[in-house]
Amino acid sequence: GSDSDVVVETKPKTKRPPLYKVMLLNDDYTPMEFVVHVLERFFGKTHGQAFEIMLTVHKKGLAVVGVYSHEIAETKVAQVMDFARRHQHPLQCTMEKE
Ligand code: NFA
Repeated sequence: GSDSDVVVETKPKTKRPPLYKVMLLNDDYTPMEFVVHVLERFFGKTHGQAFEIMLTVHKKGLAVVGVYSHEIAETKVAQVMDFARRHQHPLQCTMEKE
């Protein structure tokens, strides 16, 4: 009967893919110039932006250096970790869901 009919409204949901923050972590050994170079080379920062972000990581312990899709974030992390390893620096790069 009409007095027991229930209308459940549905929202048309357009699902955006999750974004991931890519972060650099401070350490005591990686040279500042190397970190600046990484930020220019892999994150498209100008020298000035790169220097500023490097100092933030140095002083605060970490900083978000970019926000990307899962695949791009994974690639950035792998590129930085490989580049640091090849130069024998302990620099760490990680990603985290926003
Ligand atoms: N703390 C490092 C130093 O004093 C510099 C650094 C900055 C390392 C940012 C890692 C990330 N040489």
